[in-house]
Amino acid sequence: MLRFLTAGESHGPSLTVILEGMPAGWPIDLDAINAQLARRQQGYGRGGRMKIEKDAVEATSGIRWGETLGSPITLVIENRDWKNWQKKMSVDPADRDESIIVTRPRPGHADLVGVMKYDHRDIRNVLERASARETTARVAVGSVARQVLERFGVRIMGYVAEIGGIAASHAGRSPAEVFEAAEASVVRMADREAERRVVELVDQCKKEGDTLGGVVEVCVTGLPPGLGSYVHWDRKVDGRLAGALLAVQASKGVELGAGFGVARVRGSEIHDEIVRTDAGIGRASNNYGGTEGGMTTGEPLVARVAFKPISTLMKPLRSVDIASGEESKAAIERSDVMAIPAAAVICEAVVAFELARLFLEKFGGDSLAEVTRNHDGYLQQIEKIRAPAK
Ligand code: EPS
Repeated sequence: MLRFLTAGESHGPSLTVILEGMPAGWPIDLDAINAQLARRQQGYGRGGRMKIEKDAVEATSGIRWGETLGSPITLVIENRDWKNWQKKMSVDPADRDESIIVTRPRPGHADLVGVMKYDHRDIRNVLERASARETTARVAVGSVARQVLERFGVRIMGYVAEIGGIAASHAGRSPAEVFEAAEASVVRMADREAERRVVELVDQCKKEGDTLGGVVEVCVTGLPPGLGSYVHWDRKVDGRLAGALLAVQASKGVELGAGFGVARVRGSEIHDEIVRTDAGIGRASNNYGGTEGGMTTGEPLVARVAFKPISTLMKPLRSVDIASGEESKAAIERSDVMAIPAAAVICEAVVAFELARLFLEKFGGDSLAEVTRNHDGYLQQIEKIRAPAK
């Protein structure tokens, strides 16, 4: 089974991820991982931190001469900002400094419940790990997962559907066209007019000390039918994707395909009819976003994720100081106005990992050759149902 752990504080020396369960002999392209990390750093509306960082991985285990060994893979990403935080984030008790503790929790962040739960007095002990900086590690591991899937023709495309209530129009365009157009946009939106309005809105929010949320969409093409399973709740692809996507910092909702829209129409209007195409059995529509019965159908998988606005407001909301008990404004940390363009890249990575995990559960073996045999044999097996003679 593919699994990973991440470790690291936002302003600590580095982020580390250990990935276990990769079959041996898999070519791994570190430049491709770094390219994904660079995509995550982009986007209009980010704060000063992204000017400091230039994220890149160092692989310290599990890869030799460009291929996996089958042993755990360790990836380390340095926090360049660490040099400015060495005393404040030091492990040495001699560096303790009570004058810098953070005591005014930000509504929307993990601050208040975090100090209660872990019995901290300094909110920094919570916010450092709750920070979305951790998603750097998830993008790195997701990029390895992407390299599992890409080998078998799977393509994962993330883009922004809306920001601050301004939605992009994708009318009449394929997911690949939308993706390409979004890649060229500072807000990762495939609609120039929406982009212009969002940039204006971000500028306005920045002036007003406010923040924004949004919706990202991830579309995956080239998946085989039958990843995940209907036989048990914890093997359903929908549940696995939704759980993983809701575990991204600030996400508050996940929809697959038509999502909540399915509840407002009749069966005759929404079920994806099964039709005969030149290639065999196909679908007349894809309202269920590429899953049925907890399994991939082989149609494009479409997931949408809603993110709340960034919690740190430069014009802070009301809060209570946990040291004095007095009402006061929430603390201000350097932060972003919005990070929705980055969220699209993060959701791609999270989807890639969950799908690679399901892929290896289905076709898994100890080596690339074994996985390839299992995969190819399965495709042959389903052909007799998928492409029946007339
Ligand atoms: C974050 C606060 C900001 C963001 C950070 C997430 O960091 P800082 O406090 O250092 O300015 O820039 O995001 C990243 C560092 C990143 O790599 O995405 C937060 O509080 O969640």
